[in-house]
Amino acid sequence: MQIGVTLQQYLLIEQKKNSKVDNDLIGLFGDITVACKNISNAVRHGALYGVLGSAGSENVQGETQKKLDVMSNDVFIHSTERNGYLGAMASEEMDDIYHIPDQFPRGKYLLTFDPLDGSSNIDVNITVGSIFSILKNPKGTGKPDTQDFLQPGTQQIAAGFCLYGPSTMMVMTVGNGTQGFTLDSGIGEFIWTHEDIEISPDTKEFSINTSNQRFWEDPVKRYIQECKDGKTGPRATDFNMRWVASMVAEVYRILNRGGIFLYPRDTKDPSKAGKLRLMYEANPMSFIVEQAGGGSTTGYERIMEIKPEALHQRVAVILGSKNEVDLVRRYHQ
Ligand code: AHM
Ligand code: MG
Repeated sequence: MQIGVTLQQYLLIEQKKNSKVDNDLIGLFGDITVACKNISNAVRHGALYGVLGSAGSENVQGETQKKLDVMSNDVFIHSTERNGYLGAMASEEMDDIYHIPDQFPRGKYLLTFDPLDGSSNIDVNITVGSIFSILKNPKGTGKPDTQDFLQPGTQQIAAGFCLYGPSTMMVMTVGNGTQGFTLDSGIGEFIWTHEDIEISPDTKEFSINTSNQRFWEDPVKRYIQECKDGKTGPRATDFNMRWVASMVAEVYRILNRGGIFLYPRDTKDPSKAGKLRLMYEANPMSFIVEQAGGGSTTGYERIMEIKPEALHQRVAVILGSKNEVDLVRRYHQ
């Protein structure tokens, strides 16, 4: 039997060479994994735990919340609020930032998260996940406000996502490569199974919701059309297409076998710059993808360099294999 390296042990190894990895960050990761293990357990039991279906409420973005959206949000809060690592948190499912209650110590980190990404897939038993991003509170352990969260993605201390698929996996980065851990439910630990993941720079696989095609901008229309034209088109090669409608699943696939994922700007709702949210979807995923050697852009600018203006700001997302992302970026110029 081989004894694996746990996520906590990986962080202790990393701490010796990476000054950003302090004991509070390691503690915070411990709390986040508690949240993810609980959500994983609920997702796996589905109807048996009565967690499927709608919660009958809407979030700040006007989206109908699933029971598991609401439950996962509560699990994240209760798993991470008490140990003095966080100053406040923000989530897709909460209108405003959540302050650490007075009975708990306040820490120096800020957490943003999407507690259950891809939640339209819950009831049909398709992979979903949780996404998170860790920032430093510019006020130290002082009481943060919303402004303190509005930092560009380049300021992230760490980011990760947990995938509730055929196996439960945590993929994360502390700015020194992208690492993958598989949950061994027998011992309740995430074990380091995927070391320094690298995204191949080239790909023949794209991911986009083509039902929105008529709303896309010309550079994206051109890129996708050329992929679809295949061998007889300007790319002179056949492409494959995948769309799971769970960003976590698409990004994990891209980390493993390359690919490009696009949820571009469209004119469906001119008031929105895209569908995905900058602070707890696009930024953490961009950090993970860039640390694995991939690219991430809106088409016009590097996602991680955007200075956020609002907590729930939306953004166009084009990420994955570097050479394809660069090509789409060139089409935008
Ligand atoms: P969610 O956070 O409400 O689940 O929305 C984000 C998800 C992404 O995971 C996925 O890429 C996208 O929405 C799918 O959107 P669509 O249903 O338009 O295909
Ligand atoms: Mg989401």
